[in-house]
Amino acid sequence: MEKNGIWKRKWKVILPTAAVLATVVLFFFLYPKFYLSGSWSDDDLYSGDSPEIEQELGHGPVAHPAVDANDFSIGLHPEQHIHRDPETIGLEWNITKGVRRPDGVAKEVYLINGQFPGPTVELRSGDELLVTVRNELVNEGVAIHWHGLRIENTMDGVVGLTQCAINREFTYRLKIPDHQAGTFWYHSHSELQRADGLFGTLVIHKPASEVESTSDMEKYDYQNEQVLMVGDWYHRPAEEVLADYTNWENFKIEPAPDSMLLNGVGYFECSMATKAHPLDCQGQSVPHLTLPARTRLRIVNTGALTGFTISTTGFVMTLLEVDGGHEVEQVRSEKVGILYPGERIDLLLDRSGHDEYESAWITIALDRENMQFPNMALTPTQQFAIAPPMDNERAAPHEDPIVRPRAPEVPWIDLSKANGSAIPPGEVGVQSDETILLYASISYLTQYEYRPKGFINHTSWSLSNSSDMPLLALDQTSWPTDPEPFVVKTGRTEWVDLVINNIDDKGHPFHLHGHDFYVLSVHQASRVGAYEQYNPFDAEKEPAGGPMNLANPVIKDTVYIPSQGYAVLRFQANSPGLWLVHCHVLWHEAVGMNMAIQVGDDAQVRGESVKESIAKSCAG
Ligand SMILES: *[C@@H]1O[C@H](CO)[C@@H](O)[C@H](O)[C@H]1NC(C)=O
Ligand SMILES: *[C@@H]1O[C@H](CO)[C@@H](O)[C@H](O)[C@H]1NC(C)=O
Ligand SMILES: *[C@@H]1O[C@H](CO)[C@@H](O)[C@H](O)[C@H]1NC(C)=O
Ligand SMILES: *[C@@H]1O[C@H](CO)[C@@H](O)[C@H](O)[C@H]1NC(C)=O
Ligand SMILES: [Cu+2]
Repeated sequence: MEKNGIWKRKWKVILPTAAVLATVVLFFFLYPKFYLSGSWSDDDLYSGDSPEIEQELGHGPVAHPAVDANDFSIGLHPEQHIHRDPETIGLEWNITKGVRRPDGVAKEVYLINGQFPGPTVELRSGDELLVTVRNELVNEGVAIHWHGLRIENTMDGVVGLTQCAINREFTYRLKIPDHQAGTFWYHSHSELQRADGLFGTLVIHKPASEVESTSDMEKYDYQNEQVLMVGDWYHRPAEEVLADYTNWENFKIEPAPDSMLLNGVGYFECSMATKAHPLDCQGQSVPHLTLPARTRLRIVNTGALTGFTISTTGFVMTLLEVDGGHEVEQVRSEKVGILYPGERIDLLLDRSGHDEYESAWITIALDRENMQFPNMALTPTQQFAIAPPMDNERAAPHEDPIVRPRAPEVPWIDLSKANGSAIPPGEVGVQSDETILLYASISYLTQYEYRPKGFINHTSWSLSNSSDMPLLALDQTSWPTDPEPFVVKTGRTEWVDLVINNIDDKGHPFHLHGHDFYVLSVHQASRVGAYEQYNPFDAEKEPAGGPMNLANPVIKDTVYIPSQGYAVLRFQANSPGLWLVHCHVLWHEAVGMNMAIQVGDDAQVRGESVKESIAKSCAG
């Protein structure tokens, strides 16, 4: 306490000096750093490894700028939700478009009530959320998907599958299950709007336990909670990026992004804009984050293409949960990754031995796997300062800090190897009742004029521009035939194994709508060209990735399937409907890497209330 008091007084004296000093330090250290790390060396290219962190950056205190317009922190308010009863909460969202400069470069983005990214939604388990979406765009429909939520099929927001694109107005009625809590996000599932900014976060707070009255804040001992949306960013409209990707001259290589955004802001060096692609760019300073000494950070990869790795100096990260609130065996590190588009992680960031006024940084490194064509304008690794909170925002120091065993420290938290919490024997089911075997790839063939096409079991189905009636509204006999949707039927309340083989030379982060799954196995081929697939019906062959993990598999809703490898996922098919399964890389999704699983029989899937809801979405 004494030490803290002295520091407080000292800080008041050194603040003005520090402000000047830090500006100078920031300029001289960061400017060449950004510039240098923006150039591609041969080592950087084609390497799937995450770049090393540069630890030597930054000395001396980080001061608060006089006006904190550059602070990209988004605080959460668990205290307003964890002690109250479940409620019905109504929101009204007007969707428009407007020009913003997230990283200094002007771009037309989607706005929800004038905001980009969309508003952060906070709820508690058991709440009911009513969101009235009013489309004020010209000649463009919208639909919002609630990524990871276990909700009714008609509220899932997939144009062409569960609803018509909203032309005027539609109300989503989302009943949050009593046991669902965690980090979620919402994004458009119509055309390519997600890459032009139509997304936001949705956090479901876990209510404080009624018996012991303990909350996550006490359990993990943190005072502050924030969300951090991190994603790659293109300066061009998504339609142009897709046109580039599907141009046969580009050999099915995905266009690399130009920039990255954190909570909708970023930093772009205007001089990097090439003569060939002049940009309307206004230099702005590097944004920063403000974090108290122990903070729960809920991170979402909101990007279109790339995964990323996060590293910190001055803070240590403990992995608490993955995707929608699924606990993992805790490990600590200053580096965590790779987080792919659609995936989420909850981290506890703590100062842990570092003085609160020591400089601190967060580094985001975009993964190179999907950037075979380098973009000279992109700075793929960027560092952002973490400032301590202002004195008056600081939580009172712990009088009686809870002493708890620390999670083991590891060189980096490899998310592909995370373990879930131990599962009671038998809970996952020793055997599934049904197995769905799939093969996914992106092809580039003469018969498609060398345009890339995404396939699942030789079918390619693109929903990104569907003006047809949603499949859910039609009897199977009247489903379209070109492209023909691939829909696999399964029973209900059964354990289903989903074996997805990736025969591509690139990884794909797959997302299953409306359900979570146990990740029983993920395997990456041991060498290029090995094609180590898994066929569960071939009893003779041992899976290349070894036995399934039935002891402590993680639970997720989005999982990265490595190149020439596979994933075995087990889910309980207990929510009737048509649920999309697709790659979450927007460009792959847009060229056809989609299918659906029908859970339940036709009568369960297409009841009266389903017809009513669809009629509403199609009325506009
Ligand atoms: C949305 O737009 C309608 C009509 O244009 C307006 O009445 C309403 O106040 C707007 N709502 C919000 C939240 O901006
Ligand atoms: C996960 O569990 C396995 C087996 O218990 C262990 O070998 C491995 O180190 C664990 N991984 C992590 C990241 O803790
Ligand atoms: C997908 O293709 C494989 C190989 O042809 C086949 O064995 C499997 O049954 C197919 N899956 C479905 C769900 O049709
Ligand atoms: C969708 O289709 C319509 C009509 O065919 C077309 O005008 C529009 O540009 C398409 N959008 C995309 C993203 O392809
Ligand atoms: Cu993909």
